Amino acid sequence: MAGAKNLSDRTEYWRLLDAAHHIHPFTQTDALNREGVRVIVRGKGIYIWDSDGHRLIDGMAGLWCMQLGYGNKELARAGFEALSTLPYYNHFFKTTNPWTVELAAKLATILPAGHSRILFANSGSEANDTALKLIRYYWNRMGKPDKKLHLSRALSYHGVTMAAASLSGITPMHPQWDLPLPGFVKAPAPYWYGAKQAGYGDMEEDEFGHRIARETEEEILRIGPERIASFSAEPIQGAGGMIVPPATYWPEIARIVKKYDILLHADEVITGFGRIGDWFASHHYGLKPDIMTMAKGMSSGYQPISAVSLGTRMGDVIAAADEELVHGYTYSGHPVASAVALKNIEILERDGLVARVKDSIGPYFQSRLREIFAGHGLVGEVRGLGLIAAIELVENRNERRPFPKEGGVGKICRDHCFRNGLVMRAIRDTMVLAPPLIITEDEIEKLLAKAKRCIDLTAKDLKRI
Ligand code: PXG
Repeated sequence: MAGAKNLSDRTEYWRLLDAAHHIHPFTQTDALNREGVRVIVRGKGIYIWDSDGHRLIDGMAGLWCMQLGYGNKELARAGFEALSTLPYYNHFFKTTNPWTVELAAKLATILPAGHSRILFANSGSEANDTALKLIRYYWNRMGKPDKKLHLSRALSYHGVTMAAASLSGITPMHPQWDLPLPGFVKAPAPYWYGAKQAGYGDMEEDEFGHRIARETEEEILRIGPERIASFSAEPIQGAGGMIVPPATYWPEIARIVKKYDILLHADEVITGFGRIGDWFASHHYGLKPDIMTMAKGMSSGYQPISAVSLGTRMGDVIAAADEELVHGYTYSGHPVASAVALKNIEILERDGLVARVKDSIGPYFQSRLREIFAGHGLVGEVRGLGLIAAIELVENRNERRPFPKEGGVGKICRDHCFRNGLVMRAIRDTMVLAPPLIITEDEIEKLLAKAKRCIDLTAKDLKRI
């Protein structure tokens, strides 16, 4: 490439190509190009390697998706077999393929009761987009075309298509694109740790759960329940700050949406496939969603694939419609992606990985995190469930006071992590971990030792030690 000083230096070469030709997601292109991108070249288990030979523990399982970790040969073989047999065919022409139907049937065995009908897509955003369309369609079929508004929550992340970004409550996702679209309304997030700063005073966690549910109901009444089609929510909020709701929150919300005949859409893109120690967080919270979306851990990230499952209420109406469903992607139910997802679910089942997260490795991870960071001057709270956790960094623990310049401290910590061989994501000043489900106790110790070291280094930078 013109401009490359030394083409035998592969890292430099890839950096130059990347800077010249590749626009990255959620990245300031110019700043990245000045800094130079890191080239990830391989992975094995919980580890990834960059092109300079540095090994990192992937504490984020890619982007919360590598349930089985890197280098799983069974998944690779399943993909290869489908790729060699039927690399592509669609479902539009009254056709299907063995992998996709077996995957749909398999999903029906692990999904909440009644979720026996599945549509496929290729990403979480597409699944959510599809879900919103199906919700509209359902109410149109039911003769209630005024039920059109989609209610979701502050700090929620549902993806980046026009509709999924509109549904998302992370407000910086909107202005560049003139979003949200009309028809999207928001309720508050059950973010208890931030309650004091948000002016709720010193409320107990359970009381706060009730309070947010009540505010949600008040918002529904203000808007008019007859206009609200759906309530979309991640059972545990991920990209918005890893928010685990108070125990009182979900039972109240479930009661409220039922009372006002609002469809419940559970976005389980992060929380599905064993991440929190159940197949889905809906099982954990006893939710009965009318519609569910899933992606990420569905194929352990080995192939792009997502799905929308319909409970009986919506499924029966949509399946019995006397007209064509005018929706579908070229790659809906792609045979290779389906084969990999099917094998992934079979392995999660065969190896008891979901139960392992619930009964042993999840509790071990959560208790070790709390032990290690108890009393740490920079750590306001450790929260999480199964194999997701957040470590909230704050300026003042007693007052739960965050740092004034949002995001700065999280970035310092994240950069220490990279330098010390750990991928730990920063959401504002909250550090997030979501390691692969195959992680061992010994590997957890290695990961947490690095996390502790990097948070100590951050504290040192802030002259707090
Ligand atoms: N719903 C949820 C709950 C998600 O977390 C999506 C939908 C969209 O999925 P796709 O496949 O379209 O990206 C997500 C994605 C982060 C991060 O930095 C999180 C996601 C995506 C990218 C970055 O935490 N979650």
